Amino acid sequence: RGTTIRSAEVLVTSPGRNFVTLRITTQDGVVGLGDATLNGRELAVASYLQDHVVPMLIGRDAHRIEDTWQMLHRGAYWRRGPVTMCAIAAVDVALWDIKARIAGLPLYQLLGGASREGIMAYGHASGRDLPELMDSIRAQQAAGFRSIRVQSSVPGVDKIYGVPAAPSSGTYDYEPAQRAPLPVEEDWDTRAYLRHLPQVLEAVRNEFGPELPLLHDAHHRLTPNEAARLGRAVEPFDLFWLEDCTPADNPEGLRLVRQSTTTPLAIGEVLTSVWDYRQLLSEQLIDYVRSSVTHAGGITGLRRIVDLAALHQVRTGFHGPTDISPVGMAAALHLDLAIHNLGIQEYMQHSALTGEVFGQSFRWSGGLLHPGEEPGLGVTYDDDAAARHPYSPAYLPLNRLKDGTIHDW
Ligand code: GCO
Ligand code: MG
Repeated sequence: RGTTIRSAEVLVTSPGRNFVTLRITTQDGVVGLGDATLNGRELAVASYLQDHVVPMLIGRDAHRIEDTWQMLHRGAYWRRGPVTMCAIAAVDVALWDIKARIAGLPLYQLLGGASREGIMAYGHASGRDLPELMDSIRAQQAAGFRSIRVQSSVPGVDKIYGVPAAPSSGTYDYEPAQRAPLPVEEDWDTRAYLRHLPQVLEAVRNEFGPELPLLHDAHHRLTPNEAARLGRAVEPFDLFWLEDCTPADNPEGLRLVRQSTTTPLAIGEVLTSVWDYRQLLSEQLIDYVRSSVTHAGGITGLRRIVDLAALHQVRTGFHGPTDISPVGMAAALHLDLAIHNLGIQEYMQHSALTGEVFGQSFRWSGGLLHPGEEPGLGVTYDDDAAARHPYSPAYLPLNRLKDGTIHDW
């Protein structure tokens, strides 16, 4: 049959940063792309796909998306986890791309059609001090963003994640991984952070007025009680959300945060399955789910989370840093446009170098994103450009307290 899978190729390239892509081709020559990028663990997913998944795909009907998802999820015996779910996601998205291309429709049409005109996106601002932060926010506004995440240096902490060592360029605020054979070490001081951050948010709110939606990411560094204190302290500054205030490994911990503050909570960029969200959603412990198509089992896997969230009046804010490839971002935008309970989409804008490999057809105007009207995802892959940028190791930093103890993040 024409829709039988003829080949599945695992493509690794590094135009500015490392990306893993799965390209599936049918007997008829229809091509689908899936994103398999797991920041700092890229080659583990490439091997999982190449060595264990690709052989199972050849000869299957590309139309059987749900059956393929279940085969890779239930059939593997070893369930969940970021490497597995990222590999499943790549297959799932590539098959949705193929199905939509065969139908001659943009993917969002197959997911129920558009629920809105465009997708509200937030950008990233950061600064080593207040003047630099204010400039960075203005640069993000000039780049079109109508909602902004605010990160700041903390006096007494030397190197802090998400705040570049030099002023940011405006559109490309920070790179979540650094090229080096081993992770770079950064430091952390919770008490200094808790003293400093409320002053920063107060200054930003005073400068930009009540309308501008502001977000902040605590990167899992607080205990539930510290998170509760922070949520309370920043209530007057009306955050759109406080992200990853405490690790969700211990979902009961969120009960204390929830009882202590009405600051909206976003959680989940490291969660990969609807099972990870069961308690967080059924007890309404969070307001926004942060997973991505790329890390949570594709369109099929993430849609299960989105639908469970909707039952509990929880909305979405999918993870969208530069370590989600343009393929993964496109998949997110098609899903964002179709679902009812969209909250916001993170959008960190890929570099021009990344654009040499990945051709994109999304639109970005008036602070809103739209996936465009090309059939499928609307993303292309240039093999020649990819070959010019071979993989080289890059890692997220790790995080130590002053006495050398490894800290959560
Ligand atoms: C965010 C993040 C990122 C992640 C990174 C992990 O965008 O909210 O927290 O900076 O740390 O994408 O790979
Ligand atoms: Mg985050």
